Amino acid sequence: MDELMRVMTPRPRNAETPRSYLRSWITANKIFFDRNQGEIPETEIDLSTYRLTIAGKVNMPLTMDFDNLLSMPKAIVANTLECSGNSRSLLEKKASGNPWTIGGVGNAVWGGVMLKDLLEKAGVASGADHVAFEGFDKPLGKAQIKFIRSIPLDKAMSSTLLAYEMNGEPLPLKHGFPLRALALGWTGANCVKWLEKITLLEKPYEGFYMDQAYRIHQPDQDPKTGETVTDINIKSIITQPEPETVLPAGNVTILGAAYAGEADIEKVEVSTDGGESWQTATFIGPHEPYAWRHWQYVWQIDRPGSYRILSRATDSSGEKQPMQASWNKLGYNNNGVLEHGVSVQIG
Ligand SMILES: Nc1nc2c(c(=O)[nH]1)N[C@H]1C(S)=C(S)[C@@H](COP(=O)(O)O)O[C@H]1N2
Ligand SMILES: [Mo]
Repeated sequence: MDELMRVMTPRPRNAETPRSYLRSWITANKIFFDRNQGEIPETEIDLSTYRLTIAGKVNMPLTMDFDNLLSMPKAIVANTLECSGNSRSLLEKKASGNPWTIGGVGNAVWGGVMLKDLLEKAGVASGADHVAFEGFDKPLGKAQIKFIRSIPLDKAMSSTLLAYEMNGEPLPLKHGFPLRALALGWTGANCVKWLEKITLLEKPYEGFYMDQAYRIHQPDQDPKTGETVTDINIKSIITQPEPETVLPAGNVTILGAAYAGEADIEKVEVSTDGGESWQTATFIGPHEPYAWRHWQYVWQIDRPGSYRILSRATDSSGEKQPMQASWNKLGYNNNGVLEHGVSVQIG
């Protein structure tokens, strides 16, 4: 198979979407980024044997087969998914983890069942406060630690989808076939693939992927005391032009995307002089909750030279993308304006 993506590690497979493919509002399934802690199952599970269980602090534990899921009300939701570590390699100070540039993000239209509908079927018991998700992917490495993550009950009840479709197709094997969680607007780590078990708990699940990984912390800090990654932070990226290219003078079309998790992008500004002056970009394409907004700015430039292009997003509550990211040991949530600048040469 032709490799269209930028592969960082083949096993487990971690690969990012090239900048040019981020120019369409929908990211096609075949080039949607891959992030795996364990092994992608070798073959699709037989749907006639697939079961999803809901247990723990519920009034009536449930076991659903795939047809049961299909018979429930279907929800269709656009959602931009981003890995917490996306853009890590653009940080000035090195942080450990996969060296993502900007392609650990994608936007898809997902079809499935709202988790709320399932939890109401099972009945949330008193004391339940967190919801843990477990997939059937096999862990890699000698510690054999399963990728289990929990989210607060509020998020599970308000805006979490269990998706079995991606862009109108059955969920592809590498994206979690047959079912994955999507905590809408939250980073990928909250969106467990190959989902087979949901457990309601009194408190957050305790385990490596909750307590050690996905915590925002400093080198001298116990990871457990750091905040866990949740909502995607406000951010914009430039998808055109390609960095370090030489462009003819005249009209240069600058393209990009902006997203803010649960918040709504209201404005994007562009600077072509490294942040001295700013102009407002024009939005293009769909505007949907939880999904990125695409934008463009036509830059009229006649003077040859070196230029640094920046973009800056603002959400509907007035919150602005920071000029610089706040650094942490694992390089999570890099949304800095300066870190995402693109340098080009005119003429
Ligand atoms: N079961 C399982 N779910 C998982 C993971 C995993 O390793 N195993 N990785 C998570 C992380 S860190 C991210 S960013 C997203 C990536 O989803 P994608 O590969 O469909 O883009 O899946 C999440 N869900
Ligand atoms: Mo991730």
